[in-house]
Amino acid sequence: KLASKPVKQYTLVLCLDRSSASNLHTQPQSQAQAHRILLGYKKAGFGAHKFNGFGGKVERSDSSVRAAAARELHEESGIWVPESMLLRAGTLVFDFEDGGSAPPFILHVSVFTLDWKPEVILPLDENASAPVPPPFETDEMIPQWFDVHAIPFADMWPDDELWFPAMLADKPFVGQMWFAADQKTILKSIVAKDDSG
Ligand code: 6OG
Repeated sequence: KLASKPVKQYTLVLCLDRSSASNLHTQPQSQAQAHRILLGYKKAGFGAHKFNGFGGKVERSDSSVRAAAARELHEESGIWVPESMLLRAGTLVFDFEDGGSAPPFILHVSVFTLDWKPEVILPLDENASAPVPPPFETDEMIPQWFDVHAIPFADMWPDDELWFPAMLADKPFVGQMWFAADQKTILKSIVAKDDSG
């Protein structure tokens, strides 16, 4: 039986650091593989005590999904960049089995990457007065850089292991995951390339 549930739009932004001494002289940075990724440890709410990218629900007041992604990135990490710097990486759809505290709606998550360059962070007054430059701890997240070979998958949503390889290889992807009500078990998943864009 096909479920009919509302679909809610979400965003997720992963910051990738492609600059490194070894990459620098061999290839343009835009094509270099990321060697570090910025994740945030979520302090409370949905997905609490997990590492994840920065993101959240698209609000009616957001002018676009990309604008929502830029807003959430700023709210959760202090990073404020022109929204045009957010690159569309993929789309994920999460459907939870009924029961428990699992969301009674389908999450449609637009995933973006941001090529991390400290110089592009816009100087907001708010940031200028901050004790440290972004990324910094916010009410929701504690940002932390990880080597791409040491991503803490055991402390992340279990789907991440399925699509991070495509994202880190700059391959557009679409994925759908069906979670059990325990919000831990993936009952079924599909990850595919998306060359349509
Ligand atoms: P707020 O509750 O913070 O938005 N999100 C997921 N991310 C991953 N990697 N896997 C999942 O598997 C996820 N479900 C939701 C979307 C929630 C944030 O968490 C992401 C949003 O960025 C189920 O407003």
